[in-house]
Amino acid sequence: MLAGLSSQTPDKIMALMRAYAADPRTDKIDLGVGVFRDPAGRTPVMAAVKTAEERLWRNQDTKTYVALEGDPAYLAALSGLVLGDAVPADRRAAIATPGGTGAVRMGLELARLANPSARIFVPDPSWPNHAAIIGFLGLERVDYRYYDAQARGLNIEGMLADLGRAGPGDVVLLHGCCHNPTGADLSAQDWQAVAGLLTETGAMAMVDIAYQGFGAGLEADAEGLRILAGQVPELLVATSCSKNFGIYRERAGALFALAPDGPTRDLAQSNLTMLNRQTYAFPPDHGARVVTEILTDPDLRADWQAELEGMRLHMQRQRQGLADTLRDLGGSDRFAHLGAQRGMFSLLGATPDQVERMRAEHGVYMIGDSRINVAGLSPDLIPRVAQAMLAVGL
Ligand code: PLP
Ligand code: TYF
Repeated sequence: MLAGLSSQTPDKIMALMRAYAADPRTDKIDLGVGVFRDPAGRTPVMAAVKTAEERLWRNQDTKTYVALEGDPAYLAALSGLVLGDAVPADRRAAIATPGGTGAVRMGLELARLANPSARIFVPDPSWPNHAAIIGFLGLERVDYRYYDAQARGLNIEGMLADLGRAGPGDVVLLHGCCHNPTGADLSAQDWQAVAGLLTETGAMAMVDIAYQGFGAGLEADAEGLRILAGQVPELLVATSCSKNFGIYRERAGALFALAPDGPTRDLAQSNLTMLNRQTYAFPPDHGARVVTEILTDPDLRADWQAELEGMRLHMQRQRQGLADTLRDLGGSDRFAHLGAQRGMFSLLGATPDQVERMRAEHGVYMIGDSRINVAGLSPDLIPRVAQAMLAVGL
């Protein structure tokens, strides 16, 4: 029976991680997978997470099941972090999910239940797992213009024109902040325009926010989705604690469904709870409990926020450092976008052949579309990366 399976395309980002690990060169540079790295190249456990885990170890006296939708305290705390007071609590349905990927999957499952012929509008480009999950669920994907490779920035006119074709029963997928892979985000004004358009067309947005706190700050990064939440009748929000709490492997995330009224909220909640039950029954709890402990203890929360802010500023400095070095070495400002963009990722604008040469000849690893993870940079590495870029003709 198993021989009847067809073979699957591997995850490109994971394949690159393996290639990097297998490369014997000691001076190789990893700008691939999106995990934070400190200046020493490590992905440390955040201090507040260690403290929360210590408290849990000491105080937790049972590991019995919690609830199909996840721990209500976790969902309340996380919903406050992400949504603020943009929408009254009685319009929010929520489930805890295994990471942000689980949240994206459940959001799309919910959309499919509501309308099996929903079209999902996806930015071009986007995180590859978006298209993969949409395809796996048998939903129709429509790519919308997002990034202007020539201008190295957002193509807001093209985006709005394409999104104008989405209607009731369709879903518009948006990155909440720190767009993966381009680093090009919407301004508050752009979010207003999108909110106006969605109100006009009746399409529902689904905001995937996996990097809150990595862009312009915890509150600023949530501004766009809160603008939407305050204006549109319905909204899905898929959130992840992997990056901003550094608990990648613990799989903590959540899906929020904002409904226009109480009865629709209850309907959405019962469907979300059912989806959790059908898929894995109870979502993972350890990471969620760590997050709750941090968010609900003012001292621990302040400690976490300070460390997160340090990570954000570190990434920002690496971006600016690379942009400045390229300007000094290359004599032009064509890489200024690297300093101006936000979050972990930017596109260098290299061809696949140039990406391959940077790997083969210079030991610099990045995704094939020339996406770099700026957290993989450090002041020591920046000159080498810049020289490699110029050496392959960028
Ligand atoms: N959405 C985007 C755009 C991402 O880049 C990621 C990856 O980090 C996720 C969602 C979800 O990540 P995780 O499932 O590890 O929480
Ligand atoms: O884009 C990234 O690098 C992160 C991590 O299947 C990731 O989002 C990569 C691949 C994957 C899941 C997460």
